[in-house]
Amino acid sequence: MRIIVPLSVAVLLFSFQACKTGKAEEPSPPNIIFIMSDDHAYQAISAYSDHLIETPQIDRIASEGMLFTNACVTNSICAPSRATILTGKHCHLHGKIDNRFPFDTTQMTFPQLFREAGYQTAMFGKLHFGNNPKGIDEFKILPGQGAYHNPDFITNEGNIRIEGYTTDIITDLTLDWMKNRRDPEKPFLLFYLHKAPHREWLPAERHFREYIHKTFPEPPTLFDDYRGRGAAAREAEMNILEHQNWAGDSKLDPGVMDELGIEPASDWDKQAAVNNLGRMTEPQRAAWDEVYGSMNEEFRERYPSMDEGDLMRWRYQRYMQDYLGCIAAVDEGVGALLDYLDEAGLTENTLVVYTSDQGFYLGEHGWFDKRFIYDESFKTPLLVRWPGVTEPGSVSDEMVQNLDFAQTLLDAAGIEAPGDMQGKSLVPLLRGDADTWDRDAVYYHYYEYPAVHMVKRHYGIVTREYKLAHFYYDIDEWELYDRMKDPMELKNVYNDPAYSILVDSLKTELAALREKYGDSEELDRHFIELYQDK
Ligand code: SGN
Ligand code: CA
Repeated sequence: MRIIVPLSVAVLLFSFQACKTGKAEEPSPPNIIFIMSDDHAYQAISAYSDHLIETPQIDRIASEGMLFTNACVTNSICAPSRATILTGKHCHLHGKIDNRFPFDTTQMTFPQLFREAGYQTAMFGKLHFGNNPKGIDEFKILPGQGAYHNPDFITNEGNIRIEGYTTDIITDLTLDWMKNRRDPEKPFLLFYLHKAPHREWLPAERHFREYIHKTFPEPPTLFDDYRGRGAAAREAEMNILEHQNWAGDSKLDPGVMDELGIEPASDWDKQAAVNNLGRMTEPQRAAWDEVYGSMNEEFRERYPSMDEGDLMRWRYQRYMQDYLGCIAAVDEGVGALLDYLDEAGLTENTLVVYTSDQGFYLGEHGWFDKRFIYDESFKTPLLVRWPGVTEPGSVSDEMVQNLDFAQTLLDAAGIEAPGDMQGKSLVPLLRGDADTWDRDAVYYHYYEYPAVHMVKRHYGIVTREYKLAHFYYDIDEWELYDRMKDPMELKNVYNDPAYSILVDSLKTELAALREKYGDSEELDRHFIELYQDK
């Protein structure tokens, strides 16, 4: 049975004990700030690698805390990841197996437990989870994917529209709550959730003016031909050259596309641009047109002499300029929040997490988007600062998952986690005690197929050394990667006789993990049937 001692009572008990014994008062429970961006690849955080962008503010969380180099998700897609974070359960249990399926609203989410325990709770930005959050005193969340300009928000008191740039607005709402509306007597749990850098990557004016002139290094696999892997990699529709929208993503003017005879990449290609630009105010639009108009002019001149390789390179640069430009505003926002914690004297007793709902391809394998069990989408950034507990500048390479976040935060706050949560508290790791950490494999399951980007359904097991995945539904293919010998995951060695004993033992381990977490072939079939009913 779960016993929850409300914080007010706990604090009273502590004070009472302190009076009786004459001992110093116990420290008050930590405040928690959970910062999450949407689709922020670890490759685009300089604490991991500075080859693309400097993110000095986000990096502060790691230099003053811990950087996790092997954090991963259970299912690399938005709403499922968020539901896993909130419930501490794998997707087949909370029901949000993909962006379309409904969340089982009877599930307990960890903010509810914080509120029951006496914390005040607030949430600003992108939740994208299909339901309003439970256990949150005050929220202003974007409907669905939300907009980059002049966004609408769902709030506890009805819907509102705020003029400006989404990332900056989410930061302002967060700071406003911190400064003016929270009760300083109570500990808080705050969610600061960015829409950026989600597709279609529209940076703020101050950043697009700068980033559109930058050139970024190309990944070695930009021209991957997917040989050596299975049908799933070959048939996915996430190639920058073939599948990005010319108008929506690369920001070509639909008129220029027509003039040059460029076919739309999808039926929403031009409409995406019309929708995004259509939300702008006149001054926002004028600034945009000035800069992106010149880019279109230059492209018009160059296009007749460009071959496929040139076009891929050009599109990769366009993608990075906008994607990384979006991150620049996120980094500034994080800096403003950390500065406020310093000013207000809150840094010492506040645990800060920075993460993303999953990883993302930044041209590796020629791709954008996510979904696959392969590293760039499977791994996610995780940086945690907890002054007085976590050694500044420490690094953990343990295999941790978004499945662990709920139990970690509950543990940090001294609130008991429900017994049916499936993760593990990271608090021992944060305290510098890795000896008690005994996980050597994690479980992954992706479902959203057939759907946009056409990544086939698959589940698998990942250990430090190997990754074994089973792709199913309209195929039945296994893939095995030797992570030490082949870190870029270019060669499926499943059928290599040298690995046959290993395949058997990994399959046994995978079956045991499926059983441990309550997943099964029966459930796989159940979710396929439910999907077909839709
Ligand atoms: C939109 C995007 C896709 C993206 C999904 C899911 N297309 O459909 O590229 O994979 O969202 O993203 S867009 O042209 O509308 O941007 S998720 O982050 O919500 O899972
Ligand atoms: Ca996402």
